[in-house]
Amino acid sequence: MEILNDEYYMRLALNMADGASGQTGVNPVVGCVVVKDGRIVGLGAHLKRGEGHAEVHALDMAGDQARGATAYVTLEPCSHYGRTPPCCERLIEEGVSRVVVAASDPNPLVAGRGIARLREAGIEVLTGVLESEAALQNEAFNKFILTGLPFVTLKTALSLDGRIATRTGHSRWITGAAAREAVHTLRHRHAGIMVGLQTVLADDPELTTRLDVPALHPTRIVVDSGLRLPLTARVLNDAAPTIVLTTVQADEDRAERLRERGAEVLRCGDGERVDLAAAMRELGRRDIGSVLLEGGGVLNGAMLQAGLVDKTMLIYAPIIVGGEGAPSAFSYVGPEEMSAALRLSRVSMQSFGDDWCVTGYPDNR
Ligand code: AOF
Ligand code: ZN
Repeated sequence: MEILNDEYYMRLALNMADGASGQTGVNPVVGCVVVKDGRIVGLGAHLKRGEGHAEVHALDMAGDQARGATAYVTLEPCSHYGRTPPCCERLIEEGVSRVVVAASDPNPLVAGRGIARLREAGIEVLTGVLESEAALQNEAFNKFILTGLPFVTLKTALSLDGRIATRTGHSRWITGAAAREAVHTLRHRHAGIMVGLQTVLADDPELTTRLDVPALHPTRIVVDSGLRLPLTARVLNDAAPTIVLTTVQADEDRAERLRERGAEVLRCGDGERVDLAAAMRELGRRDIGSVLLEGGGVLNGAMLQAGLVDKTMLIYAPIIVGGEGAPSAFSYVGPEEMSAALRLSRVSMQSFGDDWCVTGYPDNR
């Protein structure tokens, strides 16, 4: 049995926020629980950008009972007039006497002002309850709001010897059904899914979210410097928007054909290859705040080498593929010295059936 204390209610608020993961666009996920005299009187989560903040939903539910209550909020209540009025003013108006906050809001429009405003109004504020969980939940928002760049998660299935296909190029399937299902949930939680042209040519994937429940489809992003994407490729169907990243050099007639198929063609860089850093800025400008990078090896390698990967999720199947020249999950020149190898921190492991997902954060110096 869980003990009733501040953490208990904050955990409930975090769970509600987590439920909305993937559906708030570049906004954070936020949960709020209002407790009066030992009784929950209001619950709320931010469900969609442009619509009510978590506090507003919870306070609407609490009504008069908010007076003298404690509000648990996973993110510092906002202090600015954005698409909605400031939550801290609403908490003050309703007469809430105590506010418990998990993480502060890095948004420069807020950044401590929400908490300061509540205190100034005489409300007791406790911060830092389950702070690391709350920060993890909004890791993409926390990056995007400060940099305008998407948070990139590199996800790949691979053999224990780091291969993503056999020496003949055969790749279906590396991991089992449980891991593949988890990948669809991951897609649901990202604004964009990015692959290289080679992956499209090899697998002709649709790159949509296939779950047993109604699901959101992220924008599909194909890196294709020479615009060789076949016009019949499944990524060009109308199941979701598609962006093709290419270079200034790419053929304009070919770009026009892709536009006719509904794709947006974005020229990033004037060299032979797509300027991936510039591409990330362009995606951010289009409000793509999180990207799931699904390979293949060359694009993975280029993104890692450019320091553009924030998080890696490597799903290892208990198999050894061997084979001279079998494609590697990270195909790039790499360092000379072992000490210069890319190191991950905050590493954790999770099992999906017989497969193991190793999650970590590259140290992008
Ligand atoms: C809160 N509670 O539930 C959320 C907050 O575009 P707007 O007007 O909705 O404002 C979005 C900003 O407000 C967002 O960048 C973040 O700083 C904060 N989000 N704040 O008090 C919420 N979603
Ligand atoms: Zn707010």
